[in-house]
Amino acid sequence: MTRWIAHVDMDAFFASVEQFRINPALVGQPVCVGPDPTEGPSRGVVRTASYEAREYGITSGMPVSKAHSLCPEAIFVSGSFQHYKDASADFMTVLHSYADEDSIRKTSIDEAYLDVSHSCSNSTEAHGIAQSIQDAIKRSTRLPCSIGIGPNMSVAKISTDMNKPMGITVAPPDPDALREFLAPLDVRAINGVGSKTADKLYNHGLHELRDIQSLSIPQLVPIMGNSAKWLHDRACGIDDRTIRSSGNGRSSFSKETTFAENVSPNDLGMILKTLGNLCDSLHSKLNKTGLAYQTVSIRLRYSDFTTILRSKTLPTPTDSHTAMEKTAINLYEENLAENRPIRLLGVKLSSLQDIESQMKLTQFV
Ligand code: TTP
Ligand code: MG
Repeated sequence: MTRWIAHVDMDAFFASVEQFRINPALVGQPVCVGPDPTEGPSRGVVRTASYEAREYGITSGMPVSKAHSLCPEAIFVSGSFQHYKDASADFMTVLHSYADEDSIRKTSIDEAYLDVSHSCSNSTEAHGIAQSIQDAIKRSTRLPCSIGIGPNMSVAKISTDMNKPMGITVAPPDPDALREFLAPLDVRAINGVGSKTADKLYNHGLHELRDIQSLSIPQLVPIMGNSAKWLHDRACGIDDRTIRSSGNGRSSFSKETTFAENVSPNDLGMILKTLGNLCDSLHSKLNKTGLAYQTVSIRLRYSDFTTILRSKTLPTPTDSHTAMEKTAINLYEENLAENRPIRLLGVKLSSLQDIESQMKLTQFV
């Protein structure tokens, strides 16, 4: 039986809350959530930007000083987490009117999957349900969102990203049509292919999902190792994860690399590349279980065998690859960039959980 999985992702979430729920004067304006660079030198970054600000090339993670130079009229707001938390809860309340507890999985503060198979038997109906959910979210929370629907979680998320903001995209359920639908997309469309993996694939002449589809899994192994099947499946629109995940009893995932030769602390390129590769590998493991993490740790062993572990717990569980990589890099830069050669680097994800139940316990502290 065809499954119909919807993925809902709020558009420019923090910025939209500022515009539509806190200060309507900001509607239609280029809004950046982050410290105001005109109030003194700041090393802060843009957490997100309204779509008006994105037209100037402003993106999440960009230094606020750069955002200001791209768009001097951009309005910076420092952010109001309690409001984002409230908006997230309101958005989830709407989703619960479309699917029961066991058919919803929240994967970050502004994203969730719903299994809507029970109320859907073809693409037209899928579009209708998506429209209804989008309208209900707008009515109830005042916020815009985009929705993708596909036969599984991976395709649903890819579909959401194809048409933002306020988009609705329904992927064809037929396997051949689905492969064609995915074929022209860049390899980065797959959740879990970060910039490091993408660069590796590009270096092998693999740019679009059609390039991955046309290879066999054994042909991909020299490039992707253990993740070859995972990548091939995703490129072909295959993903057997269910909306509900038992967690498989795991409490953490970790991966580490011992360098063949100690790495100089000045070789930042090598260190960042290694952290990126470790994150790519952990993210694909995580993706297979369908779990989210809340704590990222990095372990570092210097040439004298001193070993240090530093951790950061995020405000909310997430399965984001970007957040994982950024947190690992920040942990390194803030704590561990010492002037000693490095022998080993490792990344660990813990506080693995079923997001929905965790949200109820902690909400965002
Ligand atoms: P996203 O869903 O990745 O981004 P978004 O909702 O702002 O924009 P889009 O329309 O592309 O979905 O992230 C949700 C919120 O999480 C975002 O509004 C702000 C926060 N966030 C950070 O704080 N830091 C980050 O690096 C990212 C990517 C997001
Ligand atoms: Mg979003």
